[in-house]
Amino acid sequence: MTKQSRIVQEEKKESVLNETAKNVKNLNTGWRFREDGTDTWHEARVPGCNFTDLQKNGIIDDPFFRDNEKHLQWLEKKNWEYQTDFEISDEELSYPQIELIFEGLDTYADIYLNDRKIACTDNMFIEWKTEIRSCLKSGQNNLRVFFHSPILYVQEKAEKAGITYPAGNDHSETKLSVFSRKAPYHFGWDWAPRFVSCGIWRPVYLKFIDNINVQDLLLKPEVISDRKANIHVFVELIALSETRIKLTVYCLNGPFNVVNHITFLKEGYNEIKFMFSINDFKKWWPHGLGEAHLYHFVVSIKDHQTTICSLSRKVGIRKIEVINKPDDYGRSFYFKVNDVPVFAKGANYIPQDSFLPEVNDDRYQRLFKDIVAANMNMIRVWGGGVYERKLFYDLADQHGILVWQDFMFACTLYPGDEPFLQNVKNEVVANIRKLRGHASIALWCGNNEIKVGWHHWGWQELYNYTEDTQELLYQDYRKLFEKLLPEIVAEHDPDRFYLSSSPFSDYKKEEDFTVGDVHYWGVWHDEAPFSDYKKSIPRFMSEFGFQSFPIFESIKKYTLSDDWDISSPVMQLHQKHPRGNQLINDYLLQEFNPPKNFDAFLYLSQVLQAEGLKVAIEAHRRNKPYCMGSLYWQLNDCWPVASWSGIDYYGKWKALHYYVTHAFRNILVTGEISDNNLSIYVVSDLQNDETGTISLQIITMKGEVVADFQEEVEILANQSNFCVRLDLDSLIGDLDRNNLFIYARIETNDDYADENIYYLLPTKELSLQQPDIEYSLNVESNRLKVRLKSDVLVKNLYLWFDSFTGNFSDNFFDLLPGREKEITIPFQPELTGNVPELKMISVIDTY
Ligand code: BMA
Repeated sequence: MTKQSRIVQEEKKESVLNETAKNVKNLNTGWRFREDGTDTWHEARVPGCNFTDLQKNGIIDDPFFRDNEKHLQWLEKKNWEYQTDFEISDEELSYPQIELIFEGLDTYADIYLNDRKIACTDNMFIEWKTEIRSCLKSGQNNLRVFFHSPILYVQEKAEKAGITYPAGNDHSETKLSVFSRKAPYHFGWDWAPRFVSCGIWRPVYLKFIDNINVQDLLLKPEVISDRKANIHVFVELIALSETRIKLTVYCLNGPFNVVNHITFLKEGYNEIKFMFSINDFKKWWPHGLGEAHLYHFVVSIKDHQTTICSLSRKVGIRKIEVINKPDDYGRSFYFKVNDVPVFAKGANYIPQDSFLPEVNDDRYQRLFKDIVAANMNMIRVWGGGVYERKLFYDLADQHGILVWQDFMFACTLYPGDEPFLQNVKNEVVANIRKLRGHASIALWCGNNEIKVGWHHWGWQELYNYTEDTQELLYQDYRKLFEKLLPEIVAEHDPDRFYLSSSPFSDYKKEEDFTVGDVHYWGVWHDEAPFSDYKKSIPRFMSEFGFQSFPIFESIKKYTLSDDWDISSPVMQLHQKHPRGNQLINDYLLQEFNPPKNFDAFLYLSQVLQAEGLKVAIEAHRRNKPYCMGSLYWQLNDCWPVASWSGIDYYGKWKALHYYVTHAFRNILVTGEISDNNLSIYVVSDLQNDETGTISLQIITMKGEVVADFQEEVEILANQSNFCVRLDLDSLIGDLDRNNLFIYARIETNDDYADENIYYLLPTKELSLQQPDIEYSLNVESNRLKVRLKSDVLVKNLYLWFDSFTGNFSDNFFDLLPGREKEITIPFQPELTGNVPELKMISVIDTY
């Protein structure tokens, strides 16, 4: 071993040790809380919030159960007090500076240390740091946080403003949510309950500072060529006195030279910038296009011979561009990664819980597994929630999931006064700087649906705004989203694209579909049929969706048997869209016979949603490259509810999630039936051309093949390849269409296969027959394998075990007559010993 490499080895060891920051003291323990004005203190959890703390102390019932939401609204008008005691040693007190850091306070908090007020906060999305050494004492210290009611606190502001803001999703008479920089969905949404919480929602700790306090470290990659990349290092630090430091940068998983940078620090704020180059690096690719390779760099900072800190950063080296330019059709909107145009496949993400501290690491890990399993490559962090925690973006980096990041503004106008804008400025600067080092962040977007809201939703008349008020509101909108935010992005993250509002265009006129991104709600809100998805193809579809109910096993977790009717008060409370149940029912009866019971209705609502969105996604992909993205509304839920989600609150995949797993595969065989012609396409998201064989069969419900067609096809890379058009009349003749289905399959010479099934009539007109399903269950290397075979076609077979909560490798699928299907179920403790009874339902069981 050379001397140089020995040094590297030792430094590596040291950095790993130093990663558990030795100068930090966690203050998340020993907390108690009470409602202001009451005497008894109760145990509290930090990070946490008042609702979950009250529940854990048995003072309130589970807020998600039955109609408890209704009974818990009083909490929002109360103030809450939290406190803890902690010890400080003489040694700790000997540090010249000590910072108290709250990573997140929700929202209006007065912070007292040993009864001295040290800070007041007013933004949930900001980390609050205060230098507190002079307030600390050796021995026991007391830290107290007083939370003002987020409702009472802003009432005066609202009265002064004298404007009713159009916050349609805020479930209260007076729309106070717009005045607070607090997660908008806490005030209610068309899928969210109203729980206006308070609490220390992210960790709190002390940081002991010797001489140097690192404020920020960014390693920004720049791809120069396929072989060469530059890494720009930016460090910001505060030095209590002048000193000389050495920064050493090394990579734990790449054969790059160690880089040393020596510099002098002046007293106070210092900015250090330097750059180094690396050769023969691996690029970071979105999921499905290659490896999401991350280089693990460590930057260690030494003051003379003492290591002050070693900070690690995982860096994905890639180039991301948003191509949003006039073109032959109108104005394009797509992402290019490493010069490759990428069709974005994914969904809109909302916070995973009404009570965010409840979302533990496992839930994040599981969600990303689900995203990857569904062959997605993009997630939109929607603007009515929160800027997510670091783990979310780390997982996105690791799995190659591009993140469309909204700033937290949605579906309403906001105030434009100076204090509000200053507060927003602090929030946006802080969050951009926190997130800009992540490879996955693909764009910043100012807000969700405020521009379309202003221009197309009739707010002016609805809220009776005078001309002057209209002028003021629109100017305030422009100040915030067209001036302040783009300026901040340009200053702090100049290479990332900023879109002022999503969508770029509405969906009511034909031209809307030729420019930028669209949220298409013709299906659902305007009650257009699913077939309209085929006509309504934008350049990039950033929202479209349809609701369904959670499956019965999930419903049982938050209801009692008395509630098992979609019009029961409890079920209606867990349906936040005013016309939701009616819309589901109307669409459902166009496709299916009336379901015989509640259970059947729930199941069919899921099949309906999945079939509808399949139409949309396949149409978007067939129209590549005109259309370059398909992000449906919505990936997940924040509580148990009827909603547009593909995964329910308990993590259970709905039919939709199983369907998109298929619809987002890299090679998709897809068909379109119009004017009695069947057109077949093979859409490829791969970077290399392939050849393959398309086969089409027309099959009866009993499995008799009545027409068979095969053709060799070229599958050109990154394209939608039109393959064949067949005249259905000549293939089918006078056979009964209700007894037939079309089976399409592509097999590539690379051993990849994809298949798809189409019907010629709505499901209720098909001659489905009672199947005889044979199946076997075997435990094989920690998985349960289920092999199934049926004598006739089984439409949308859903399988489950009563005692098992996990998801299967496939579900809600059509089981072809006479053909074996194998599915796997990951190992779960419930499945050891006696395997429980496999339960099944399919469409024919619902009438
Ligand atoms: C979209 C979203 C949300 C809403 C959803 C369903 O436009 O941006 O505001 O929850 O529609 O209505």
